[in-house]
Amino acid sequence: MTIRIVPTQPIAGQKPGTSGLRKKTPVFMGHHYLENFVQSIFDVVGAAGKTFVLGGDGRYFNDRAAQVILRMAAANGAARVIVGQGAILSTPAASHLIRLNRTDGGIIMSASHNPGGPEEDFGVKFNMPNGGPAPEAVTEAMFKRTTEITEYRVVEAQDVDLARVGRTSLAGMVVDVVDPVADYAALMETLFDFAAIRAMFAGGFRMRMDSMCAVTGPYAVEILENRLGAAKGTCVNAVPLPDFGGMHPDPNPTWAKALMDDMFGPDAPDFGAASDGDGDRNMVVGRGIYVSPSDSLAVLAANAHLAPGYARGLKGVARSMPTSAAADRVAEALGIGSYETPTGWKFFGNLLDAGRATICGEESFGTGSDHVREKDGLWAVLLWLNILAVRKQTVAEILKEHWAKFGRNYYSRHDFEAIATDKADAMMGALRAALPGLKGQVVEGMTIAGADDFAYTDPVDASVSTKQGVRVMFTDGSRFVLRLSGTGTEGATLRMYLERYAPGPDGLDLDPQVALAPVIRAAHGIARIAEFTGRKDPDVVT
Ligand code: VG1
Ligand code: CO
Repeated sequence: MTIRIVPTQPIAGQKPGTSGLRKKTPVFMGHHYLENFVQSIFDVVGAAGKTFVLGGDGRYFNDRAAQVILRMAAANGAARVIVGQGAILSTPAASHLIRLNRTDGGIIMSASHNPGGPEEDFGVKFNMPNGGPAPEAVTEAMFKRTTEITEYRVVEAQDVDLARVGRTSLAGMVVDVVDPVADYAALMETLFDFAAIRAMFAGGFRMRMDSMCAVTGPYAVEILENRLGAAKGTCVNAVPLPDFGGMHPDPNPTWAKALMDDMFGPDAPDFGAASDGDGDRNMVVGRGIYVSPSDSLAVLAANAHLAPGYARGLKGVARSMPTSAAADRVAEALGIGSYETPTGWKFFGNLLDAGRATICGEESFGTGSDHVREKDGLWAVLLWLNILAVRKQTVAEILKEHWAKFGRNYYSRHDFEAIATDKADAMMGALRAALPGLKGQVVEGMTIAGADDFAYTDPVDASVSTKQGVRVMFTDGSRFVLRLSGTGTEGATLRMYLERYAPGPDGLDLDPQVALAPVIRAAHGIARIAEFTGRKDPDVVT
């Protein structure tokens, strides 16, 4: 078989963001675009003699990209690639396969919660041998490589048959096509009390799991319906489609509205959940009650010991900086460590590897643990089910008891999408410049205790990440955070994170938007969002 060495030139803008490189699909399908980036990955991590995992969320171009990546892996001398059948793997399942098979890392094809299709988004990210997203130093090296690249390697060969499980070879490289679900489902059985959850379903417990026509469908059907005995039809939108059936696979109350309507309707099931494009995010909803991701993290941390995999307790809890402090209160009560990291799962890797944290979470519907090195949507759903099965209470009862014990961190995120990049940058620039003068000012009746641009020093390897979000803290414990998204593919998305603490026992039952109203007004006033961007109202509220 011939290896072709194809001359190429650097393509601008191949800089990975919060989670890999994401672009419009036509951009990714453009001449040399995918090839340049993949070659840059192999140039940085080295491919000769190595074993990688490969899979994606099934979005448009997933199947073609997989064939290209396989041919390039072979041309770069890789010994073996483990591929999910049909080139499908959820992000957490890919993370697990990387670890289980002690491979040298993996390539995941996904733009996660971004819509998919010929005119929507595509993405590629590299995960390390620990199963987690490449840290900043590595993604920076890959980006640098894309700016210098002069050639890439690819073998001339027919497509590999990825439809059938089994071993084949490609130009001397072993290709193992594996069932995408089996190993992941087996891992879940080691962590959770499947018998207890099965008994709960047998007792009439009803659930609706909305996979949003994205990757978790086959996983959810196998685990919830086949293994746990949930009624047929519990899993909806369970067939992964290249365009996600036109859905926006971002599990939040706006994009998973059908699920929300169901859960707040007259015949609502006991429990509802949704997951995102690549299966690492989750939204959980009780009958008539929405669980904010920050609260979900705190409740999971407080109750994880009820599941067999966590019966010996947690080593620590980590959350991203914009995530509410609800989990910190649980960590304090448990007497374990708590950590505050920048946005993006890659920052949890060291804490998990070092055994400092067991459970991690982000306000953006991401929760996970040290069972893999990614956030894991179905894992969170199963932990909730395990807790519900043991406590035999409703989601509403569990939340109420949690708030009564710890107080409530009212929380919301407002997103302003597709702002012109220069306007968003100007706004953030002005805000950063204003930070030193904010302390002591009184806004909306609240005194500013401090304001900064979050910087993080990794406690394990001492690497430093700066400019991770502007935060303004008030003396009453309220705060707001502003940062620009690193996953979008169009203009800038401004994220405004809002938090206010109510110790209780009174005032625990407010609508979060009402409870947060002064903080929202203060954020708009201080950041002058309308003045810079022309936007008054957010596009998405979670
Ligand atoms: C967003 C979220 C962040 C998450 C990231 C990847 O990033 O805010 O918490 O880790 O998406 O999630 P940003 O930079 O747009 O705010 V996923 O499920 O899209 O891989
Ligand atoms: Co995702």
